[in-house]
Amino acid sequence: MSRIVKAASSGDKFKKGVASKPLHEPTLEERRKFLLGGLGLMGGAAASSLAMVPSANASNLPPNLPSWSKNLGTGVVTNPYGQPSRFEANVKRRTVDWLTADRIASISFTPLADLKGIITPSSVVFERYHAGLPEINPNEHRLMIHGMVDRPIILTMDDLMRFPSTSMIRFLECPANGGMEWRGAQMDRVQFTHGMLACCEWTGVLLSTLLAEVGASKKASWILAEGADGAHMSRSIPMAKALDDTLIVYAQNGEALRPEQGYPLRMINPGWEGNTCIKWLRRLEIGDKPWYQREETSKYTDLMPDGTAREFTFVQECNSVITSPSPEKPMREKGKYWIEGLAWSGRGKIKQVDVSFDGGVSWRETRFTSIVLPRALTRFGIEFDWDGSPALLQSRAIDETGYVQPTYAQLRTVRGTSSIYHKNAIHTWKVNPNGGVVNVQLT
Ligand SMILES: Nc1nc2c(c(=O)[nH]1)N[C@H]1C(S)=C(S)[C@@H](COP(=O)(O)O)O[C@H]1N2
Ligand SMILES: [Mo]
Repeated sequence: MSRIVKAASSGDKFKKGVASKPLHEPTLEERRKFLLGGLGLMGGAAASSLAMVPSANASNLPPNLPSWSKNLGTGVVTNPYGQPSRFEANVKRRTVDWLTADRIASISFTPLADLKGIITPSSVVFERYHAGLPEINPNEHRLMIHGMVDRPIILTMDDLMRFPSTSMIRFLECPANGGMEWRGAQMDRVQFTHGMLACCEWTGVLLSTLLAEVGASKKASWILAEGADGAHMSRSIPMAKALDDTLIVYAQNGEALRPEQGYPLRMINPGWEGNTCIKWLRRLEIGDKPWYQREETSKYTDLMPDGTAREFTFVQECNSVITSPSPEKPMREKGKYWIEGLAWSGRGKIKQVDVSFDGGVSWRETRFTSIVLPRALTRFGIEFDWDGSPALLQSRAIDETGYVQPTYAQLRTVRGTSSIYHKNAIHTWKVNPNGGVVNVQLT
């Protein structure tokens, strides 16, 4: 099967750059050397330990009746607000200590390997705070809309509930997702390589509805969104996005937003940098030019090989990752396995995901095991009959615009290695003969 399914479609500069470059095809010899001796590795994480099968109490196993079948359980509202089973305590947000000096300006990661379907449970959605998690009394929270408008307004949460409501399932991804690996593999879990990522059902009022309410000027072309946290985090959003699908969100997965996600109010710009999705939203200013805030100049720009920096790189391009196997979900003995993972694109729906077991020499098309929605996570899966030999697992997603997820070589040709954000290269898991899975990079 050919390695490149389709050239990247026209669009932004990055895609054109990729399309016009000759593609680096690793030769079979290169691959063979890698498999034999480790050539081609750009650095690897320490081998992960194989997950242990907990030793079972034989008296609870067939043909015996387990102990929990012999007496009554606890009553209703044992947990007035339900919690996962205590046997699932391992499924939790985690931090990487060296990434930030303290937890006030920090990030925690979504435990992708343990999740199923496409909805991220609110309790484990990754968190990103520039100035910590504020506690906001919704009765004292206001949304101010002003600037180039006919009728400036200050809205209470109750006021917002009176506007027509919209729900959409969309991913949320920090553009720094994977940004620690521009120069080589160094994270030892899929939680850390790709876990600045979540997908929720978001409910709220379309920003276009609020803009109509205040009578935004026809000359207005940008909107500043500002948070109520100590960082006063703010970003300039183009009017075209605001009129398209920007949602002013008060609910997440069927209940009020979680404090971590911006309670009581946040912005969601579907498919765009998580950074633009201002939490604890308190102010929208309508104007005719961007504000060039800190988070769109000093941060959240991309240093290119020629020394210039790209700015306002809003879209989260097509990406994918295999979540099982992964360092957290190693293989055991040889035999049949269900390989699964997630794909997403800020430009629309996922069209196809292929998986390679030999580091990109050959590809097999997977099937989708979830509903396929635009700008949402899409789950794919495929059967793999593992013969116990080392394997190099990769996934490659293609979105409905025809954009093909790039290799590291393609991405670095265009972007160099001085970036932090927007790293969406094809990821590789190396499966060792003992079934352990480690993070490696193939160029
Ligand atoms: N007010 C405010 N909004 C914010 C942030 C913040 O620190 N303050 N962090 C941003 C960043 S960088 C990201 S990636 C997303 C993360 O959203 P989450 O914490 O709900 O996952 O929120 C964005 N919105
Ligand atoms: Mo972010």
